[in-house]
Amino acid sequence: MATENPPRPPQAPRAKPIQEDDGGAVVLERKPEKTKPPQMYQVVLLNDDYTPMEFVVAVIQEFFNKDRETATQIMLKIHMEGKGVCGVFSKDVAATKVDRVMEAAQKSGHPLQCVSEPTA
Ligand code: TYC
Repeated sequence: MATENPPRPPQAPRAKPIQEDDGGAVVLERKPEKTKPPQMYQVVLLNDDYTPMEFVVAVIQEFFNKDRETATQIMLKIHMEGKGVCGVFSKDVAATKVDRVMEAAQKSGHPLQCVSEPTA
């Protein structure tokens, strides 16, 4: 009975051999590392029953640089659907936006909640 070799597991590609240049210097070749784009974060406002619509529109305009019409659309989406994305930022910028919005809400005595979450 013929014995067949079992299938071989896939092999890791071999490193390129060391090359010497004319001057005898050793040159190691390395594949360029692939850098992933940084994780981004969306800043989300949550609906509640007490924060005035006008305050939410003003917050979206001031902290997310939206015009009044866009800010109103975002506010209405939050009001209808429970939450809405106001912008997407690097981790630090998103955290600062959350802090600023929460600060403004507390100062005005509104229960508005703002959170950041990683984008997919
Ligand atoms: N639901 C609020 C109201 O009816 C309005 C509101 C919208 C509150 C968006 C929070 O993130 C919010 N006054």
